[in-house]
Amino acid sequence: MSQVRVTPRMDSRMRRKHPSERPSHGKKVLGGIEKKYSGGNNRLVRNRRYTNNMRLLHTADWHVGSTLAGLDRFGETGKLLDELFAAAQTEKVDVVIVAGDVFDNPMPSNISQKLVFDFFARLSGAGIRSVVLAGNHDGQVFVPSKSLLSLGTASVFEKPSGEQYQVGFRSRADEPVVVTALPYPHERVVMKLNGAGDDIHGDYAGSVSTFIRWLAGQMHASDINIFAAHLMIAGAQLTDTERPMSVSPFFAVPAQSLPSSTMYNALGHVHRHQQLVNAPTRSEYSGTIFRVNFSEEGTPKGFNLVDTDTRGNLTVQFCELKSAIELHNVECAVDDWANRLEPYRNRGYTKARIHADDPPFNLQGEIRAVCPWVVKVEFLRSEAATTTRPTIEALASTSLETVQSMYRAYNGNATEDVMKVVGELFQEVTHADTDA
Ligand SMILES: [Mn+2]
Repeated sequence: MSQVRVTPRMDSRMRRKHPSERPSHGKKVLGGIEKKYSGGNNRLVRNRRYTNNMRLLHTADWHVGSTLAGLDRFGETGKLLDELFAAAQTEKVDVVIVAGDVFDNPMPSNISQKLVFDFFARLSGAGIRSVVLAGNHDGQVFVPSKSLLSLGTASVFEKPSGEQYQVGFRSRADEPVVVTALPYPHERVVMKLNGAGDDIHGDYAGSVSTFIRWLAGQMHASDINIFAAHLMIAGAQLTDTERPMSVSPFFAVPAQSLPSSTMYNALGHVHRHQQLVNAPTRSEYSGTIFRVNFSEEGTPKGFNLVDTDTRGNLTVQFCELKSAIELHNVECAVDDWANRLEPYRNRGYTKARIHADDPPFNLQGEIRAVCPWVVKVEFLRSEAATTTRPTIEALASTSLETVQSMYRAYNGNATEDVMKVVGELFQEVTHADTDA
C-alpha cells in the first residue's frame, strides 16, 4: 500500500527519507520506551521544557451550528474559535488537530461555514498547519471543503481510507512528524475499507481494531507519530450529549486497540475531556469546546496542548476556554423563583427547575420576562402528582368507559359526537393490527 500525502505543499517540504538516510536518535520510539508524563494543570504555562521540539493543539467536537434551548450559539462559537486561534499563535504550535464533529449538522448553514472556514483561513495566514477529521455529525460538506482547505495549510480527512491516511511534516525544531488520521468509521465504510487485509469482516469494533493495527503498521519508529481519530472507545466517560446510537457498546472500540507506537492519540467523539486509562499510549478526548446542554453544568471545556519529541518526552496540558458559556440548573418553587434566579444574572445561561404540581398559567413567560438569562423553564411535579397522571401504557389496558371519563376530566364537557370519535380511536388503538 503506497502512502499518499494529502497536501501538495507538505509533500514538497517533507519527502519521506529512506530509512538509511534517517537520523538515528539512539533510542527507538517503538516498543516499551519510557515516556515522561506531566499532569495537566489548567493554566497556560509559558517557557515549558520541550518548547523546541513538537507542539500540537488538540481540539475536537466543535459542533458548530448547534443550538441551546432554541438559541443559536454563533457568538459563543466565534469567541471560542478566536481563543483557539490565539492559543495556536501564542503557543507557537506546529499543528492544530481537529478530531472530528466540526459541524453539528451535515448541511451546515452559511454562518456556520463562515465561522469554520475563517478559522482555517486565519491559521493558513499565520502559517500554522492543521489536520481536520470528519466526525459522525459531519457530512458531505467535507468533500468540497477538502479541496479548498488544502489550498491553505489544512489537511482534511473526510473518510477512513487505506490510501489517504497520513500527513508528514517537519516541526519548527526540524523533527519529523507524521499524523495518521482515522475519521469517523461509519459502519458501511468500515466493511469496505481497503488496505486492512482480508480479515476485515465480523464485528464493528473488531474491524476498526484491525484497520487501526494496519494504520499503525504504516508508521515509522524514527518519526514523532501522532494518531488522530473520531471514535467511541470502550470505557470512556460519556456525557448526556453524544448521539446515543453512536456511543452504544456495539460501536465501542477497546482502548487496547489504539496504536501503541504513537506519542499521543488525539481523540474526538466523546464530549467530556478525559484521559483514557486503559490505552497503550497517552490517549485523550479533548471534549467539546462548549457545554452542549444543561447536563454539562460545571464541566470544564478546553483543548490540549501537547509537547513531544523523538526522544520520547511528552507533556500534555488541558487549557480551559474562557469563552465557554456557563450553564446553571437552579431549583425553585412557585413562590421563590425570583430570589433564587437573581444570583445567576450575568453568569451565562440558566435553566429554572420549578417544583410545582399545578403551576400558574404563564409562569414560564413571567419568569423569562423578569430573568432574561433563564433560557429554559422546566416544571417538576411531585411524585404523587406524577403517578396519578395516566400514561399511554395504562390507557391500553383500560376500558372505554374509563377512557371517556378521563377525556371528560381533562377536556371538560364533551359532546356525544366527540365521545363517539374517542370511542372509535379507542377501538383503533386497542384492536390495532400488529403487523401493520
Ligand atoms: Mn461524534
